[in-house]
Order: sequence, then C-alpha cells, then structure tokens
Amino acid sequence: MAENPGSSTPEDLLAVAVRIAREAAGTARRMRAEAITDVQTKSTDTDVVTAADKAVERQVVEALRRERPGDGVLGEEYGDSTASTGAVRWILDPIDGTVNYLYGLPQYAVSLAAEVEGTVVAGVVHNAATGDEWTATAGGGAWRAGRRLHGSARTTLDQALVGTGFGYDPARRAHQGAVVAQLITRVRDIRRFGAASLDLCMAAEGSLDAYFEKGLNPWDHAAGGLVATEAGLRVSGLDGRPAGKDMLVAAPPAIFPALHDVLVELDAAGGP
Ligand code: LIP
Repeated sequence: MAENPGSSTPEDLLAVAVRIAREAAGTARRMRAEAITDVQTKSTDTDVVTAADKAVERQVVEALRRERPGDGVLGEEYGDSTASTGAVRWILDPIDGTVNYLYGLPQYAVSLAAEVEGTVVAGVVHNAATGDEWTATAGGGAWRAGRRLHGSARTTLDQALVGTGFGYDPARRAHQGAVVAQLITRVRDIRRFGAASLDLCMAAEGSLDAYFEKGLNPWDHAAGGLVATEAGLRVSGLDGRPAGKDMLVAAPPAIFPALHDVLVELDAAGGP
C-alpha cells in the first residue's frame, strides 16, 4: 500500500491508518500481561481502562502528530487531544473491547478512522488478539484479507442472527436487557461479543446478519461503521436520525426495515 505523505486521499489516509493500527495492536498484545494489573474505572465500577488503553492511545497520537502534523485526533481516553488545523481528524478507540482484553477473550481491536471535513472516508479495525483486519474507504468498498465484503444475504428478521451490546450503567443495562428479552423471540438468536467495532465488521462480512446498540461513542463506530456501509449495509439511528449515542442500527437493506420497526416498537433508543 504505497503512501503519499501529506496526501489526504482516502487511500493514502487508509495506508497511514493501517500501518499505525498494526503497530498499536502489537503494543496492546505485548503489554497485556502487565497492563491488566494496572486497571482503573471510569463511568461506573465495571467501565474499566487499563494501562494499555492509555499507552496505545498515546502511541497512536504521537505517530499521527509526527506523520500528519495539523490533523486532529479524538480518542476514547484523552478526548480531543490534538486540535485540527486542517480538514482531517482521526477518531481512535485504542482498545475496543477492553473487558474482553482484561479477561483474555480474543475479541478486542484497535479502531482508527480518518474524517475529512466531518465525513469518515477511511477506516481500519484490527483485532489485536487474532490479527484479523477489516478496512474500508468511502466509495472504495470494504475488505478483509483481499476479499470484498457484501454483508449478509438474509432476507427475513426471524432468521437473523443479531449482535448487540450493553452499556456500563445498570439502569441502562436494565432497559437494554428488557429490549433484548422481547427481541429474542423475533430473531434467530442474539450475540453479545463485546466490541462494537468488531460487531460492525462481522455484520459487514455476514458473520452476523445485523447489529444494533444504544450508547455508542464516535470512537466505537467510526471505522466499523464505514466498513459496514461500504459492505452495503444501512447504518443509521432510528426514525431517520443518523447513527449516534441514541442508537446505531446496521443491517442489509432486506432486513433493516423490519429490525428498525421492532426497535422503535420496543423503545430501544429510549430509557436512561
Ligand atoms: C465497548 C463497546 C461495546 C459495548 C461496551 C463498551 P469499550 O467499548 O465496544 O459495544 O457494548 O459496553 O462500550 O469500552 O471496550 O471501548
């Protein structure tokens, strides 16, 4: 993947993202044994951050500052750590699936997206445990290991394997649990893997037929959302709203309307 330093084409931004994400994933892997002994909590007692989440974010921010001076960076742990003086902003989740990382479940990823004037144009999701990698550029398709992704061919919701997730706040979890208790009778089955970026990539490749979650932050879905969109999925909120904190739904056009309507009926975007 030839790089053209300073260029902001989706392809060149993707080349930068992939190289930096792979190095970051290596750090996450190397640090795990020691990182899980240095764990703090954030919004609740179960919302954890390890030393590796922070170290990986610092590493990525430093690399972007070096290679792309002037670009902004929004990361999960340090927020808007670098103000943008140009058109490009990077959106980073250093370790998406931190609870999986803590428990050694091989489902955690470095998720890095490039946004140009507010639109995500390139993204990579790299599973730091397995090395699996998904990439996409706006208009350039979604890819995994040289294979172009096209999402699931499922046509009915009752046969759909649907991924979802739960927040860290008990009141929100109660609402999300109540939604799933209803939804589970209307679909094939539910899967909770624990990392939104990877869930979106699994929906993009058809390992899941659809995915939805309330409460996601931009760093959870910026890169994975582009992968899903470029695989032909509809990725949005409910009632015409964009994907965001209220709700993100990702599904192929054939099953999106049915899933959307059930989530509206069950007030999935409601609650705390
Ligand atoms: C996680 C998300 C996941 C959600 C978890 C958590 P983190 O992000 O990827 O979808 O269900 O509650 O928010 O905290 O591991 O970066």
